[in-house]
Amino acid sequence: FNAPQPSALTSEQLIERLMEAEPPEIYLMKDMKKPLTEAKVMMSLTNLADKELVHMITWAKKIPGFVELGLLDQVHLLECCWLEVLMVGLIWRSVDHPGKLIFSPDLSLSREEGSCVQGFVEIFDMLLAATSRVRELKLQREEYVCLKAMILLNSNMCLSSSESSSKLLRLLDAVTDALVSAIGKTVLTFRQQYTRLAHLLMLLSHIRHVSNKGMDHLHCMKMKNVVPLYDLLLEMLDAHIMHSSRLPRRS
Ligand code: AOE
Repeated sequence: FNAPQPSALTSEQLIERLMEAEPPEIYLMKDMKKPLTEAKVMMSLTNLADKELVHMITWAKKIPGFVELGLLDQVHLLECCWLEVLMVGLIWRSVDHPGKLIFSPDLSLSREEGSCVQGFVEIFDMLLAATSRVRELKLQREEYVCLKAMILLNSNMCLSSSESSSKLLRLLDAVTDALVSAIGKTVLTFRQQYTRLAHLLMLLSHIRHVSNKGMDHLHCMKMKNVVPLYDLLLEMLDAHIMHSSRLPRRS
C-alpha cells in the first residue's frame, strides 16, 4: 500500500515525484586558492563526486518503482550510469554560464582552468558542447528530471530476470509518457513536439559518449596516481571495471 505502482500515477504526479527526488546543491566549503594545480582540482572533484554519489542513491530510491526492482538490478543500474547522472546534473547547473562548468556553487571552472588537469580539456569541451545544446533547446526543469530518470532506467539492458526487465520497461514507459506530457507544455504543433522529443533523446547518446570518455580518463588518472581516491571510492571504481556488484551499503 505504501508504494503505489508507477502506472497508477498520472504523468503530472510522476513529474512531481521526480522533482521532489532532486538532490540538494552540494557546497565544498573550501575555497580553492590560485594557482589551481592538477592535484587540487582532482582532489576537489573527487570530494564533490563522493558526496554526490550518496545523494544519487537517495535520489534513485525516490524514483517511483525503482526500489521494487530487486537489489541486484538496482546496483547494476547505478553502477552503469553514475557518471552520466553526474554529468547531466553538471550540464544542467552550467546552462546559464556559457564557457564554464559549474561543478558546485563554489567550484566553477573555465576551459582554461580545466586544462591544468591532463586530458581534461577534451572532456571539458564535450561537456561545454552538450551544455550549449541544452541551452539552445531551452530545456525545462520538468524535462530535465525525466531525462535523468531515463538515464538510470535505460543504463543496462541485461537484468537478472525477465520479470525485472518487464517491470523496468513499464517504468521507462511511464517516464517517457511524463516526458511527452512535459514537452506538450513547451511547444505548440505536434510536429514541433516530436522533433523536440527526438532532440532531447539524442542528447542522451552524447551524454553516454562523454561518460565513456570520462571513465577512460578517470582510469588513466588512477594509473598516474594523481587522484587521491578514498579507499571506498577506489573499491567502487574497481567494481565498475570488473562489473561485480558493490555499492555503499546503507541499511
Ligand atoms: C562530473 C559531474 C560532477 O558532478 C562531478 C564530477 C567530478 C569528477 C569529474 C566529472 C564530474 C566530469 C568528468 C571528469 C571527472 C574527473 C575526470 C573526468 C572531469 O574527466 C568525477 C570524479 C569521480 C571520482 C571517482 C568516484 C568513483 C565512484 C565509483 C562509483 C561506482 O562505481 N559505484 C558502484 C557507485 C555508484 C553509486 C551511485
